Amino acid sequence: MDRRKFIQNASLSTLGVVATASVISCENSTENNNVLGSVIIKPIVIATWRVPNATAKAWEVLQNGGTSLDAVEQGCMMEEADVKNASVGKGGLPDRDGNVTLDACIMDKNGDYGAVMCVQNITHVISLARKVMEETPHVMLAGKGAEKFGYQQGFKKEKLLTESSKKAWEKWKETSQYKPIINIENHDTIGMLAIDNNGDISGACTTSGLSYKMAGRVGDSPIIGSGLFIDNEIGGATATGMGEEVLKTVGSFLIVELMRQGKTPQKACEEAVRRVVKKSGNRFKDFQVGFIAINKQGETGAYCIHEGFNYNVYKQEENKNYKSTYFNKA
Ligand code: SD4
Repeated sequence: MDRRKFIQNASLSTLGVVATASVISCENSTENNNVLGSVIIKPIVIATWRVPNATAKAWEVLQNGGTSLDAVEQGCMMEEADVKNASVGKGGLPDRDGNVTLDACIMDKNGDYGAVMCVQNITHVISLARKVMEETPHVMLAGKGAEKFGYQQGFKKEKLLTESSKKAWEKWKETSQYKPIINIENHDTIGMLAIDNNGDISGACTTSGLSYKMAGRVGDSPIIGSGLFIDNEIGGATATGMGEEVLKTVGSFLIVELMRQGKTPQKACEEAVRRVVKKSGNRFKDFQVGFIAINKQGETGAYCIHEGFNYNVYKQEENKNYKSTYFNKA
């Protein structure tokens, strides 16, 4: 088994994380999801893809007594600020006109929700989504209106297109072929779910969407029930991959409802992926969709269509990356 293990105390301490926990990569392992008897696992953080710095940040917030809402916001901000992450925040790949447009949403323990979509020039759209939730009578703001609201709230105007994203876009323009590649162009949207010390669940999702999308395209990530859904009585779920397909099944809501009916997070994610696959006919071979979920007891689950999706879980002092199980064994 090619199981790599590495301690990243150095990078954790540069993040100001007071933790002796090791960041462990479990390339070929899947998670042992046993809830310890009837003990509820909390706090806990789970996030799509390999985002150890983001889950470490969220964990730090929770360890300091922060709420799950603060944890998921601050965790997601790590990826938004990371210019090496080409599908979130600054450094995100642009649409086909060369503009980076961001989508994000956040949902809290009360079922309150805020979202922004197609926003330019603001890095921390997850925080902007939270402002929509907390400071406006609305739940969604789009485009110029969202941007204007951001400046009114003190957000900085920033250039989001980095030199390397610009170069990638210029290369893409040579053929201008729009064909999202499984696990590559769809990679790194961060969806994060957390349970805090009070046992309350919140979630967040932030992305630059699919690279070279049409101008104005919005995916699943900022849409309640599709990219994210939280019900503090039951659990939460979030999605990554081809947003158009997640939207058609309202995947995150579906998972939470399946958990309400008694399914584990793992079984609920599997059912939602099967639903996406079934609806797509044969097209599922060409796109990736992955879900992660958590229930009130702190049990987690993950499932995707094609091999290659992974996710981070921070619980019981350990920050680990796991390989998701997948549908397409062909
Ligand atoms: C979207 N679901 O905009 C997002 C893309 C994504 O990793 O998840 N990328 O459709």
